[in-house]
Amino acid sequence: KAIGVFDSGLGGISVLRDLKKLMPNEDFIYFGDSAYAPYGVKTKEQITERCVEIIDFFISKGVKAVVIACNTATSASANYLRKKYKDLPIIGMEPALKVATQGVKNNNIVVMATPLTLKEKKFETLMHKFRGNNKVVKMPCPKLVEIVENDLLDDENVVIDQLKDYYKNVNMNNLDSVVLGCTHFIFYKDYLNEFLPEKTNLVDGNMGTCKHLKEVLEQKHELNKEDNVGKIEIYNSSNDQKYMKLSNKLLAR
Ligand code: DGN
Repeated sequence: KAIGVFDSGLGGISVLRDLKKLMPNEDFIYFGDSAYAPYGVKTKEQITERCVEIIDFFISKGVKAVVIACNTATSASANYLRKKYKDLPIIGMEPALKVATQGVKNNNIVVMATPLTLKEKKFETLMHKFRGNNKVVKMPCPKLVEIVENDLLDDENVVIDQLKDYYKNVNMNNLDSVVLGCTHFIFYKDYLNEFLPEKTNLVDGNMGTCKHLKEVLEQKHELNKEDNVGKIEIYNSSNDQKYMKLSNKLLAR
């Protein structure tokens, strides 16, 4: 049985890459919902409707678990989906504020995510739980999603100009940590390591999600045997072939 992984578009490929690294013997089905992207500016109800359609598709393929490889969809719909699909393990994402605030006080932390993730209750709860005495700045970055979806990630000028614009009001000298709270943003790690001051701690929730899924499957004795050569199947809701090409390009990145 395979593991279903989905995102509003192609950001979840960054999670798929890590899942494959951690569990090379598993089979994965990736669904990019590019025809309906971006989710970051949609309503909760619209996002939930898309998630239900995608999970029903995964169920028709007989998956043993689903990864919501999207912070936005997790914030908007995970609770509802876990109630609706009780027997199916559904693993989501969350901005790694817990990691960023562990053992520190009075730190300056920037959380980069979609507008919806940052305004959902889930994020408020996360802030309440982990912020402590740290200063957290919310930075909605919808343009960084568009750059990935439009295959502009290799255009250094476009990327750097956009980052400069988002960071124009941030005091770089005081910056301690940056949380990548959107799966699309993982693809910017190299750029951000260059762009941010060297001491900045860059954190994300990808591996946390992957490890959590592995534990769940281990507990259920549902991990594949070592002789299984893991396969990846990619689907997209858009008919435009460019998304398939771009999916493979990002997977190989
Ligand atoms: N990749 C999604 C996330 O992690 O939030 C966001 C994509 C979007 O729809 N804006």
